[in-house]
Amino acid sequence: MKSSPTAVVAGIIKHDGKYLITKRFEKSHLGGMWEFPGGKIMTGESDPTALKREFKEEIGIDCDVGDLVYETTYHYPAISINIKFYDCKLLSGTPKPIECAEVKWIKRSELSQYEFPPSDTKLIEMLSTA
Ligand code: DGT
Repeated sequence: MKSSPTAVVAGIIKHDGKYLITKRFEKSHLGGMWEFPGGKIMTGESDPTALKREFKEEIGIDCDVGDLVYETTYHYPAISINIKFYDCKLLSGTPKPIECAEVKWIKRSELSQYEFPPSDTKLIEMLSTA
């Protein structure tokens, strides 16, 4: 029997008209790609709890977690994921690359210039034309 995909959550944090994106460590899965901050949900966590934990651990910020914007299941050769992207609001802190290679605030028009994982392609299209 096939195991179910790994549950992942990620946050779309828009502040002063810009989106917060983070770069994955070169050595990790999808290394060097840009993504929306987040990660795997740990056993027993709700989506918002997991997201808030990841924001704190990875980039040192506190956020409110709002609506689900986009969800997809994607099969990478190394892992199958079910990823949910939530609208989030920055509450406090300045994003720092604690558990990622880089953080950046970018304009909507710049989204297409960064390499995101293929599971994010549709979302990038949605945000770029929203
Ligand atoms: P760990 O505990 O070292 O496995 O790391 P976590 O829990 O920080 O999780 P991570 O980031 O390795 O897992 C997220 C998976 O989802 C990874 O295979 C990359 C994939 N992914 C695809 N698009 C995105 C995205 O926009 N954001 C995030 N955070 N992950 C994405």
